[in-house]
Amino acid sequence: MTMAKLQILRYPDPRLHTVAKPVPRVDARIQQLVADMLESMYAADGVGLAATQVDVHERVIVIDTSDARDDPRVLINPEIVARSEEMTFADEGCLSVPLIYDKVARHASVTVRSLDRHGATQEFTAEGLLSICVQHEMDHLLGKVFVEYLSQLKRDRIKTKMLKKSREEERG
Ligand code: GNR
Ligand code: NI
Repeated sequence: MTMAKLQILRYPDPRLHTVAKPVPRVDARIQQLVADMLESMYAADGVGLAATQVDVHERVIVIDTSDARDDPRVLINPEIVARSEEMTFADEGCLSVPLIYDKVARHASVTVRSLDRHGATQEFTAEGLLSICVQHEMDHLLGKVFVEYLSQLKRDRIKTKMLKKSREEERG
């Protein structure tokens, strides 16, 4: 299978607010999408990527929070089946909002059920960065970017900064 690096949408692109549909079946088309998303996530040095970010509006997520970058997880049609009452408040970043980091409240642990890249059901309980990442990616599938948890003032500043950065990149 040939892998291709996909372009990642940048906030405030309105396509980032699209709600993804469930994957009807895990076939060769989805396996190709997964391979391309993994390639794109590793190339961008991200710990996760949601299909929404590459303008594909289906419920597919890839994650690798390992230090060695050798432990890819694929979550298709993910559902959170349990979440801790305890919350955690940590800095987040996003490949769709480059160079912006800010604190977001998340459940300290979540249990997520999904299909894997072969279409088999998998379930695991995540803590730490993996838990944060699962929640961050599942938000993307609902059309939500982490900056929407910040104040209106911060969000407006981030929007201005991102538009300026895009214009500068266009000029080169
Ligand atoms: O690479 C990423 N790092 C990160 C750090 C803290 C909390 C969440 C993340 S996810 C992000 C990749 C990304 O944008 N996924 O959607
Ligand atoms: Ni993100």
